[in-house]
Amino acid sequence: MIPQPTAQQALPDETFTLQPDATIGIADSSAQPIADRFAAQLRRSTGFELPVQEGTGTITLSTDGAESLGAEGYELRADASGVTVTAATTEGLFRGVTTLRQLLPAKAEANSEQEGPWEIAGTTISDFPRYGYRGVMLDVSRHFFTLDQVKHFIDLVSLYKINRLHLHLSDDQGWRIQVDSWPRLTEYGGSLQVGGGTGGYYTKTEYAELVQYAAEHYITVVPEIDTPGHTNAALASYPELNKGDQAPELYTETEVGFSSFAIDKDVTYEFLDDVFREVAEQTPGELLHLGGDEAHSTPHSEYLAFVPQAAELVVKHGKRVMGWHEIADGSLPAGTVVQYWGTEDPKAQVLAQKAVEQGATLVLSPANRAYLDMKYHEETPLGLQWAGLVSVEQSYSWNPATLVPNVPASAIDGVEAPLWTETLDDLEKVEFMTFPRLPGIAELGWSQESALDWTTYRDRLAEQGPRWEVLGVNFYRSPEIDWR
Ligand code: TNX
Repeated sequence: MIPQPTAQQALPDETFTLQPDATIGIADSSAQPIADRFAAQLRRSTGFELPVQEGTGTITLSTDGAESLGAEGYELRADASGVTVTAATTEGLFRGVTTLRQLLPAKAEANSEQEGPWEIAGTTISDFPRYGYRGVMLDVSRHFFTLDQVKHFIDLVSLYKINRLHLHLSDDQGWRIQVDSWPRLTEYGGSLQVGGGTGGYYTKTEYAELVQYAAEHYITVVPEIDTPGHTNAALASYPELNKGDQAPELYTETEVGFSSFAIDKDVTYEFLDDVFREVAEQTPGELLHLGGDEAHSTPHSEYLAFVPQAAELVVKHGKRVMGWHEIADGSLPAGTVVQYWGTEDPKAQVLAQKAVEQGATLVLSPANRAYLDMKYHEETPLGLQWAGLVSVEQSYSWNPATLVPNVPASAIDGVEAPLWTETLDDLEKVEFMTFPRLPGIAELGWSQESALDWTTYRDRLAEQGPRWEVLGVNFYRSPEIDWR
């Protein structure tokens, strides 16, 4: 199982077997959507009827208990008489059901009827996460991914208890979210992507559907509007946002660090006020990410003047600021979350420390560990290697609590695995870079420190292979793992 639960005990003489007459019981109606989705999948693979009913069932899902395990915690028991999953919230119940899915045979994930038996070895589990933020980022700017593609990505990552989806919605190569007050952002700024092909964007209706779909998987979307660099798509759409009022061409290559908003123009802040307002209106989560990375074309003094003004606009629209670690060089509003993407570079570490000294918290995305776009090895046909090669072992073998020296454990909100898509133009390529590394980052975010061990993780990861085969996931069969 991945992530490894906090506490699990085998019940050696007990086996649960799902029979054709099984039922799914819900203790109250709040569990209905979770039960319905779970039952729908099991009906496809088992061919059983699996009615969802109030009260107890062969499998009972309850939101009445396990209070001591927190909002995402749950208890699970499987024995010869049935299965119960109990949590204090629907969120905890959902996490418990992802565990139950992993306890069932891999073919339970199939979309056509399979042969049983549908057995689970007797077990009791008591589980809760180490960190509250366990994210994955998808860059939909360099290459655009449709609503259906993002939904499929959500399906896959939610199986590993990921609870944040950071969407990198704007960059030099494309603007991907509708903004009514600045329509050329998408009409023009969203028209292309890396390589010069047709881009795309989410309409407000589509974006709302995406946020809703994520929420049904207990994933909160963290939207990112990158500023003041990584802004060529916006600059190309509106000349007035440029120093000198001259709009550049659209950009479809992969250099970074060449674009910047005009820091000393009022229109820049009027623009950001509108954009952050409209994006915040579509964001049920607390965080709005303003980027702040690699602003190599913004003079540093101007950068330091810009960040607090942009941050204030995020706060004005009711959101907490999230930003890449460069933003910590200036002063940050209360409640800021700083995303650390450094490696062992002392300059980046100093910025992380500066963030914490100001009261900010950290989400850890060390590029040489957590970046899903880094090549696995020299011959990996996709991805980049500026942060080194990131094997499955390399991506798993680090401790979030001690990654950045001189930062207290209490300042760490969690981890995130970013997937930049300069070299990835379809979902198969996205899957190839994401799996099998993402489950390891998810485990670092969820499982207790004492459970983290590469040799046992390797064996558990091998068991995910058959599951991905059933799900049709194009995962990288790394030779580091003895796949089943
Ligand atoms: C750096 S790391 C970037 C992105 C690139 C990525 C490629 C960071 C915050 N910015 O603009 O896509 O490297 O790995």
